[in-house]
Amino acid sequence: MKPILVTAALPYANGPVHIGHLAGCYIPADVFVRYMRLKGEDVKFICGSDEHGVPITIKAKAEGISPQQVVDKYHKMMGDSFAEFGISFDIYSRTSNKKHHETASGFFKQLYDTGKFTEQVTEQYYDEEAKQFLADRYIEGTCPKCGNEKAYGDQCENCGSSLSPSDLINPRSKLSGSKPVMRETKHWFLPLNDYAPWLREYILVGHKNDWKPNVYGQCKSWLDAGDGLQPRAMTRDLDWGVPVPIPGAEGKVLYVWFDAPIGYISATRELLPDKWEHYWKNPDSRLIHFIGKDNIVFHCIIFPAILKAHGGYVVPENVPANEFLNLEGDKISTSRNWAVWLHEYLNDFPGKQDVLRYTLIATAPGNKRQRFYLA
Ligand code: B3M
Ligand code: ZN
Repeated sequence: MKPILVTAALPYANGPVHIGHLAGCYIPADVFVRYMRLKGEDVKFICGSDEHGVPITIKAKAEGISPQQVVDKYHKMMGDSFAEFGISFDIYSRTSNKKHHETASGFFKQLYDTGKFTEQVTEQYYDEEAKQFLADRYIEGTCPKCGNEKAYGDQCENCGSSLSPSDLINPRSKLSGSKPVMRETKHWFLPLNDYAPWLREYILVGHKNDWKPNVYGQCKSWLDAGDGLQPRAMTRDLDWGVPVPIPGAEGKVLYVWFDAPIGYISATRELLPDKWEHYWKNPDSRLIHFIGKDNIVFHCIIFPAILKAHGGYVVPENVPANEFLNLEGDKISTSRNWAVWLHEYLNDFPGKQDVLRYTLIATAPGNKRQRFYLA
């Protein structure tokens, strides 16, 4: 019997759980895991709170509390909501805990010690008023690919493109609203371009027929893009996150999209201290990531490249990414406070969890085959 690892995207601990989370990721994953358990499969269901990154520090600033207070508040709230709605994780962990810090920094150190990173001093956007470099969601601008005026410095949620701050048109600081200036800083880059041949074989040949069309299509467009894959910085000038475990990196942390997917591994280590390698380092294991469509590049391109660079780990067998659930025609969003929150639903409709589960399953975007990955 092949071990099966099912992960659901680690939600940012910057707000409560909403119906879009359930529809886009957690209910599809839960349906699949329950089906596998009924079939008697050896399946583990892994999730937890994503507690680093700029979404957390922006929320902390907005609420006038520390990032740790933000994640403590929402980690508990989200875990309780998932439990109330029967999302049957085997573990719901968190990336601010010691086990994750150990696992993520150990992963980074192994890549550093084996020469997988390039060390580069580059120009990054800097806010002279806030006296801070502007990583990821600290900078906003117009997406060069689709024209979305609220694209982030590392990705565009509208078209899913992975971006660098210098790609943005009319960039502005989310901290002070000012026009940022360029300033030099050192970071450690993973040369994704070096993994392009392997990624083409792994995805474009290996998963041409079993990955959902929306997922396969996005990966193909990145791998076929004229400028191809680019080296990507795996460290950031931030004070909240996993400290970079090498000399000369004081004041820098791991890029949240380097550390968060490794959260799947650290949570499994927490759940199965003596058996986690039977799932992660067993070539027969089946690794399946349930996500929303804005996380495709991170789960299909960047995380597999990180796993390949490290060596010895299975790579995803499938990444069933779902479309966004809209509310009155607009994408549901925690950061824009546009959602139906689960705790409010339960206040209004106590005991009616299964009604909502059924409704979100029955109305899920995509056709029947696309809707759930039931291999
Ligand atoms: N925290 C979800 C998001 O983009 C992100 C997923 C991490 S899964 C490793 O909101
Ligand atoms: Zn875009």
